Amino acid sequence: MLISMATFEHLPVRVGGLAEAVTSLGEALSKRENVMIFMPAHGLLQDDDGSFTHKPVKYCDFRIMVGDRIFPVTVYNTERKGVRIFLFSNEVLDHQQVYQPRDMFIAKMVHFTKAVPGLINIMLKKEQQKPDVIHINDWHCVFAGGLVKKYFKIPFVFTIHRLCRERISVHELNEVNLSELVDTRYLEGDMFNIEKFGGHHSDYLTTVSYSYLNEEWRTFFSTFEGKTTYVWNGTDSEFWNPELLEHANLSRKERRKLILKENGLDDGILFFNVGRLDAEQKGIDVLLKAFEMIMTGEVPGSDQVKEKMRLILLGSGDHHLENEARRLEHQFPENMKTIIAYLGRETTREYYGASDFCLVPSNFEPFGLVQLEAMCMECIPIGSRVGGINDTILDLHDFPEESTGRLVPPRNSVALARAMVEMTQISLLNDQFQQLDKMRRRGREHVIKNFNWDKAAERYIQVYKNMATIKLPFVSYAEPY
Ligand code: NHF
Repeated sequence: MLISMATFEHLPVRVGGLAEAVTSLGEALSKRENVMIFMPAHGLLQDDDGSFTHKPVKYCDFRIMVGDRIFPVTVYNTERKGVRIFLFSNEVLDHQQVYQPRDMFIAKMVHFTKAVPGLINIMLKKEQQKPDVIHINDWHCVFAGGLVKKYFKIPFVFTIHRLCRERISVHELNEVNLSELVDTRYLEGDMFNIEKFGGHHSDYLTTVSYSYLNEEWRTFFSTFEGKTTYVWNGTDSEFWNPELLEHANLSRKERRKLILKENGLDDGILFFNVGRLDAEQKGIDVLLKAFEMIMTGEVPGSDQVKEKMRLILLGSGDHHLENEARRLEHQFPENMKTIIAYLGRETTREYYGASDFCLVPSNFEPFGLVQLEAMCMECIPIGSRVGGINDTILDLHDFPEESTGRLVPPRNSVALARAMVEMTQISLLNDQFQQLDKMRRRGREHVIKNFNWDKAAERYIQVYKNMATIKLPFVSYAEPY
């Protein structure tokens, strides 16, 4: 089976979890089937960091028409870990920032929409083959999926990694001569709902967790009942492995002491948060409030444990939140450290491997990779009861014997603060410490067993195959210009 996946992110281009998900899924699928990735070049051709097996080589060029202008497109081909990668390049598709500024991003989406069928058309001639399925990841690639299905009768799977409710005006679509996509079913006033278009046109609609599917059932997914399902992401437990830590030979407590010292803090119970500092999705404001409430003694039991609590925040993003984190660090210099940076996967692994708990206070989270990475690294997650966090963490109070972490209601600083106090109390009692050690080990086992990419790939193949068995006549796409 020849599987094609269209995406705006694939390593080394990474903005968020989408890159990790698509890259890992592609690799896992390629162990069983042939996989090709379609992605805008995003400046990668100028900035090759050596992550491909060989330098991208020109595969073909053709022209596309956008409005009244004709643009050349060159497609380069390379490989990464057994996956063929096609990078689409021209003055728009080469723009380095993936999603910004908005005008450029929309232009990129339009060029990509037109270029993907162009490539398939040439592939048919050069290789006498076309993909059996096109797997569209998030709304940016939906129109490409629509055209590929329309002109090549290739079934399309649409995976929503996060609902964005993105709209585009009918006028904008007309201007770039994509009015053939407009259909009154997706019109909201004179705006066109892109995800609804994807939902209607796809043969299968998937999202990345059972809880997210349910949370958004009434607002979106129920419209597509009958062809909607979920496929959990996985995580790379070979990379997220405590044996690979720099001080793997030391105990967790000793590693913690070292990392706290590096950050100018004395030993204590370490809470860690990593990722984008963002209030809308990641709930960092909730976390900062919870920490402040503990430190100012507003939460029952906090006075007894607060001196022992340490918080390290690693990430960057919203400037207001960065300032708020700095303010708290200033106010509680013995308890908190803020690292406004992205330190790379290896260094992040060291933090997971030294922290007692990892905080994942998202307001919503379609899947969420952090809690899985934490569990893989035997760091206990304390997360919101939403989306993929809810699906992957087994809560201490719900499942005392099988638990792998703590779940708290979202958008609730008091509940989070209470859970942090509770877990600190447990950590400070020696006999309870063993209970936590068991939880750490169970967490890693739970992820390896249930959330691995091979499992995800197997399920996606089922999804693809259901469709791929549908025999559709081939209709040729217009000749390249
Ligand atoms: O893990 C990859 C990621 C998810 O929850 C995450 C999100 C975007 O918001 O599927 O996509």
